[in-house]
Amino acid sequence: MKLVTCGLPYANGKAHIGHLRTYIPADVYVRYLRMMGEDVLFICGSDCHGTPIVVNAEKEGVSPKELVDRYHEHFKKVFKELGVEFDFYGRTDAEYNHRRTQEIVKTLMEKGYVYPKEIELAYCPKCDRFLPDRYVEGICPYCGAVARGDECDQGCGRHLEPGEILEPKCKICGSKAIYRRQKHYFFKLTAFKEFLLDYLENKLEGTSNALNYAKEWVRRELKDWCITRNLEWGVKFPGEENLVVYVWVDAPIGYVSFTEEACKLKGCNWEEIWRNGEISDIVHFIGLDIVYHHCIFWPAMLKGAEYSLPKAVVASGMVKVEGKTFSKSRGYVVWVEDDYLKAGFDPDYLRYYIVSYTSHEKDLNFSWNVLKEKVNNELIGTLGNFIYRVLHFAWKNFGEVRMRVDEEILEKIREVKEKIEKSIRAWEFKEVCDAFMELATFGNEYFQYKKPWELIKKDRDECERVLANAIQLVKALIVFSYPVMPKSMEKVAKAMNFDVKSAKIDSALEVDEVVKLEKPVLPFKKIEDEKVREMEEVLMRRIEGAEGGEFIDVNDFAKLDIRIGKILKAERVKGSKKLIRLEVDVGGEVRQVVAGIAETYKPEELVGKLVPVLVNIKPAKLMGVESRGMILAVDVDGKAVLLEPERDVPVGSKVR
Ligand code: B3M
Ligand code: ZN
Repeated sequence: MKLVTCGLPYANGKAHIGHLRTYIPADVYVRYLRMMGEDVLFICGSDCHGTPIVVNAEKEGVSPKELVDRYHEHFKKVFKELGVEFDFYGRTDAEYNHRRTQEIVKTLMEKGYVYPKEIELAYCPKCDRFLPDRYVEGICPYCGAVARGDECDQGCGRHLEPGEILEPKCKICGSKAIYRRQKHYFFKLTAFKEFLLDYLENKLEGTSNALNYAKEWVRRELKDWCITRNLEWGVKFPGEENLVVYVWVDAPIGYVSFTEEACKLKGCNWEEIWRNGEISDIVHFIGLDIVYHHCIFWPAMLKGAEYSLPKAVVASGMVKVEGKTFSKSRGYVVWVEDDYLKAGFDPDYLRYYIVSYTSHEKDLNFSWNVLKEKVNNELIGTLGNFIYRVLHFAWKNFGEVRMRVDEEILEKIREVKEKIEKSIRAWEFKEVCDAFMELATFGNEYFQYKKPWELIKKDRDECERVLANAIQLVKALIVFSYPVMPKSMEKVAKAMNFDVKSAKIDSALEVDEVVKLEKPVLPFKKIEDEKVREMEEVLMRRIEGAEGGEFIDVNDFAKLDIRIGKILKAERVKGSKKLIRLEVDVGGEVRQVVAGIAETYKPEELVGKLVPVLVNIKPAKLMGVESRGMILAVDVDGKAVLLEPERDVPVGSKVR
């Protein structure tokens, strides 16, 4: 049996188009494999632990469990509506996953792959707590970007170990964090370097994006991996009441425990998959941002605990929305339920869009206008048009058709079938779509060339022969496109009394004696310009709302280093009506600051004044004079009025 898994969505927010880039192609893949006769188990589940969840629950004032329950149900519902059909959709906070995680961690300890070590950890003196992962923000030590505690999400993409992040700040209150020593547990990742190199170079299959990144990382540097965290919510680390395992330990172990549960329901044997020797027929579908975890941590853990290793990791490219990098905070997001399903769009359109837009490894741009074009031109204009025309004409004029099918037609279908099978095995889903669309084009041309509407008046028998060929092409199209658009194809298959649900890919080549027809329905509905505009507006409003900055969070504010400075010296900048050059004591340091206040103040009035200064603004040159700081003032019709503390305060005091 083959196992196909999808990266587990964090149960801490709603499903968006970015998620679907993993789940839809995986579902399509599984459906094709099953049609090709393979026995496949398809599993996924909610990732319920980790700081993303605890932080969000805290923000909302609910317990992590409440938050997780809500989004777990949400994801189940969305997947169902989209036709993503897992055999089992579990959750990592369930008892079965706690049990399997503890077993694997204990095994790794027994085998000497886990050891304790005292380390320096980010700690917030104000909140009086350690700051695991997303509780801390700072600077990536590798590339200098602003990063989260465990990941450089906006810069180089690296996984960061506790203690690595520079200039740590508490995400909750915004204060500067300090480093404090505490005992934690490490997984000896370094012991797996040789194994990983061999596994990645010679054994693991999958998309080249995943494999190349992973090889590069292993070659460059491996560090032992801290696998415990100071949290309450999570799987307890064996023997340590106050520590839980890092979420990236128990999340992938979900793949194992979900398989166990699925096998209980289906009567298969999970050990045949997970404990059957070296490489097992396991395919992980993931997003490009979690390659490190799936190609490095996960195989090393499995190897250490003597579990089987995955055969392939298939990583999708990232998603853009209307040409811009996907970003929830900036508003470039399409929420699956609110924006798509509730607006009445057919789930099959989105399935088709996602698999046909570009190759799986490349970035996918979602645009409402492109959706309209793909649906109206490709699905309706090419595929739907052919299917409907043929079935409608045959139903109206014949009712039933004797299936005398030409060898050339079957040959054409065979060719397309082989192309599809090959592309599926190479995870080239766009090629699959191209192949069946090309067959639809062929069908349209055939129908147009044979003109059955004229033929019927001259030679009814010949007309029926033409229709038999066309109907066989329709059947093949229904079969070939079923895994991508199951609901629509089921609907049209009824008109020719064909049960596509249980069809194999070879059914496309099976010729019935007669086909009885019923009145067909249109497989697809046109998307109107009006609707596109409406959806674009929803998006635009969201982007404006985000960028117009209705709210910034405390962390945005915490980035501003504002201090009270004392003006020691002031003089006009030569040649400027507005600018004054100041020397300001900002506490232990005198800075030269150029301020546009000459229209409201004379230099001599300024000396001795206390003013707020933004000290970490990028240095700039104004009229050739360097300015290292910015005086904050009130803007009255373009003229500056200074701000002063209400009573005397020490120079250098922070403004919050
Ligand atoms: N929950 C989601 C992500 O980082 C994370 C995946 C877990 S897969 C074992 O995309
Ligand atoms: Zn970085």
